[in-house]
Amino acid sequence: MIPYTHPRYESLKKREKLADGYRDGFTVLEGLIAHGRGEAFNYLLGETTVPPAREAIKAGAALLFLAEAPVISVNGNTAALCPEVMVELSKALKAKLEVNLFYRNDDRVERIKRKLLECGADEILTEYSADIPGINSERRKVSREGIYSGDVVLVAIEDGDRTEALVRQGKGVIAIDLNPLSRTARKATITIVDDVIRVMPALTEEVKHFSNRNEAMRVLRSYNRDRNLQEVLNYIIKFLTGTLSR
Ligand code: PTJ
Repeated sequence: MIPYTHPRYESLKKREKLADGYRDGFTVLEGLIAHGRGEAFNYLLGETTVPPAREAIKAGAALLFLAEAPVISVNGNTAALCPEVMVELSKALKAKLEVNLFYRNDDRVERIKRKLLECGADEILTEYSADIPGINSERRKVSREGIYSGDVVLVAIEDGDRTEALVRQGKGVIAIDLNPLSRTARKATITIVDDVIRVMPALTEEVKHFSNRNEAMRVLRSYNRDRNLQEVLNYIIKFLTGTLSR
């Protein structure tokens, strides 16, 4: 039991969710290591949503709002960390939810699907009858009704291969990744450098605010991925400069 008053309460709660996710059979051990890398970058960002991430969230919401067939890809880490809000976002957008795993096996897919259904999802795509060309991992297998035919895909805590392959297929990819230097971050159409736990509720709120296409297109036009990533790096440098004198 972690006391509310613990100075690192939020961070410890996230670890607890992932450890529970592992015990419940959603999350893989490798996912716990990936979380550790994310924690390090989160620390360097001051464990907050920095202004360029806020701008990227708006741009991501705009692209999702404009999409004709948006898809939210769920893996073992996101199923443990924020299943409820992924379902909420899918409902706000009428987006498909697809379980897509790097370390795929039927048991994990089934458990994650059940979790999302318990959180109120109506349908979860788990039939993998199509392949995304150019990927060698299990992630190449996707649902024909979901990622294969979708025009915009939201991915979080993702390896770079699939992001690149999806972009090559002409899809818009919105990636949530705390590492601004990762291949995913540098290849996605829109990259949100922030913790998925903070991003998902903010993204859902932003999506709900859009009411017309012109406004969404204006937000998209003003977003530039590389400039945004550089601004995030500038925040990290600023955070580090003078840290010891704070
Ligand atoms: O559940 P599976 O089988 O699909 O496997 C998922 C993992 C996470 C094991 C797989 O996608 C993986 O190995 O990912 P990588 O290549 O380690 O990349 C994960 C990226 O996500 C890293 O750049 C981390 O910094 C970042 N990350 C980790 N935790 C978070 C995060 N980004 C946002 N929010 C987080 N909470």
